Amino acid sequence: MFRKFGVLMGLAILLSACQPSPTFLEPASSISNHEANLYRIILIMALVVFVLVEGALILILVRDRKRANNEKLPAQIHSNMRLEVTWTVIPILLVIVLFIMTVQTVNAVAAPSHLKSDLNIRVVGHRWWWEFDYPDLGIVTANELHIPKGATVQVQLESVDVIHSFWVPQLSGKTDVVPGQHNTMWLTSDQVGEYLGQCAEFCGTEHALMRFKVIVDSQQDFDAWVANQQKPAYQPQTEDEQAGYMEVTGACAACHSLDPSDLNTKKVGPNLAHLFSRSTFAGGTFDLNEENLRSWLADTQAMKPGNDMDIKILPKTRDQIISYLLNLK
Ligand code: HEC
Ligand SMILES: [Cu+2]
Repeated sequence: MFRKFGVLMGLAILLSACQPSPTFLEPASSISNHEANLYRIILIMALVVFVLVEGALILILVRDRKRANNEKLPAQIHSNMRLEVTWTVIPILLVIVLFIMTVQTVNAVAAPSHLKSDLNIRVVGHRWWWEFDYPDLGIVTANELHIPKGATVQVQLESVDVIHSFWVPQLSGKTDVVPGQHNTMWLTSDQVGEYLGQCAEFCGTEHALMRFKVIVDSQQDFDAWVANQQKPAYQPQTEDEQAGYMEVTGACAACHSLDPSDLNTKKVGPNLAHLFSRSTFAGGTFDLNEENLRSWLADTQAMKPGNDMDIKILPKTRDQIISYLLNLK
């Protein structure tokens, strides 16, 4: 039984090493910094208490153990006022310190209502991908959230189906995304870079493949990204592209929009207007390239079993669709 458990644990540790897992102990924002600091201080306090208490325990067990049958008992002590006061007062002080520090951290992490927002974003959880709306900029995208470095970003969280949870360990704590409710949180980062995110509330078969990225851009890169997202989708040039375009705005339009400003859409699939401005697709699961896109359109259910795009496309149509989609930069 224990052997099996050990093997399982070993496997879990081994497998978890295969994926680069983001951790809040490598903070890239003032919010995560607060969290990481609190964690480290609690850890150090707990370690000191652990070593002292266990050390005393081991010392006494060894020193006062029964050595021989005829040995007389060690001195039997009843009540020691000074000791008892000491080991009552010290934990009380520790708990008070931890309480104050926790309240300070909670305040620093919670959306500060007095803080001026530089950018408003609406995050919509879908099974099993993330929609990112920029209502003030009139753009919609999916799975890759761009924010400018140093900006205070107010995030409104909504869900169209079940409860999800928005979590970017290096930037912020988790906040639940609950249908019928508008939860809020905020993001900020002074470090340009890409930070992995993950849905942190079990939401069905593909919960594990509901990932995303937060991309912190320099202001210049962010402005360029916005300008590109605001452009309408590519217009078909060749005959093949035209045929593909007819499909994408026809059969696929039941679930996908090709209008990058299509906010508040009720479509179940991601906006495709600037598909190839993203580096991953299907909930940050696969690299976005022609080969993977081809496999996706050939058999979505083999790639991400249970996802809501359950359709069959003829090979010829597929080629035409791909010739068009490749231009959606
Ligand atoms: C029944 C609804 C539905 C139809 C019809 C549909 N899709 Fe999808 N599609 C989805 C859903 C849902 C996803 C997201 C799957 C996930 O990540 O779990 C998706 C994802 C995609 C993606 C990946 C986008 C990204 O950024 O993650 C592409 C590309 C795509 N679909 C292309 C198409 C094309 C082309 C057609 C028409 C031939 C089509 N889809 C028809 C529902 C649909
Ligand atoms: Cu989810």
